[in-house]
Amino acid sequence: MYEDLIITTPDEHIYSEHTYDTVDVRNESSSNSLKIPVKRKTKRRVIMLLVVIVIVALTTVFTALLIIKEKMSNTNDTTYDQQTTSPFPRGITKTQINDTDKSGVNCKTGWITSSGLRSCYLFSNDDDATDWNGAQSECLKLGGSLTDVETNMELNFLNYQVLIRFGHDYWIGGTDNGTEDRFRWEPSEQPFNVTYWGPGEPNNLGNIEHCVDYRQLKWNDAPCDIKVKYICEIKV
Ligand SMILES: [Ca+2]
Ligand SMILES: [Ca+2]
Repeated sequence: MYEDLIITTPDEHIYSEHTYDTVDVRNESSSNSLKIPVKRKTKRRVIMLLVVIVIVALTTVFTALLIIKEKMSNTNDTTYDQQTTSPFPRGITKTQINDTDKSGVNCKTGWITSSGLRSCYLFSNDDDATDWNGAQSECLKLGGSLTDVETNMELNFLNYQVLIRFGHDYWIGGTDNGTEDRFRWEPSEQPFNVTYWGPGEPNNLGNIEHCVDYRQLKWNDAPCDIKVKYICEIKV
């Protein structure tokens, strides 16, 4: 218990870099007291320094985690222009959207449709992401083409199907390749009757956006060479 105590007498001097407290020790047989210096302040400073270091380290780590989380939440797997969307299309509620499997149309396995529609639709898988031309080729090989959107009923059906796959982009058959801002459906070359552009779209960002993707419930003109999933349509 005396390791931390250094006892001095009035005639002795101890040189140290530390500052010492003093403790009075009284001898019962004497009224004189002895001053005992203790390394108390040094210990206290070391402990306080360690506490400060730990607090700073924890604060730094916490701040870094917050920044990483923020960046991840703002990151999309595509790099072209971003748009804000609501869970449901403007003016459309879930109860107004047609469900599938209520049609007299018989679709091949994996293809879907809805009451009132005369087409079957295929939503590609994650592994099938490709550029717009590649997507059109795949749909043509399957006996259809990238979907066109000709009526509000078809739009509502596709909106619902994209909604339940929220977070994914899909190529559809619209393009203005060759004539800027004159969008048409390929391969029919029919102009758009129904549109569902997102806010500020189509904006032809960087003068390289000529193909239409269904982007989280809204349409966006995007660079034709980006790789996303796609929606094929077979008219029956
Ligand atoms: Ca169609
Ligand atoms: Ca765009």
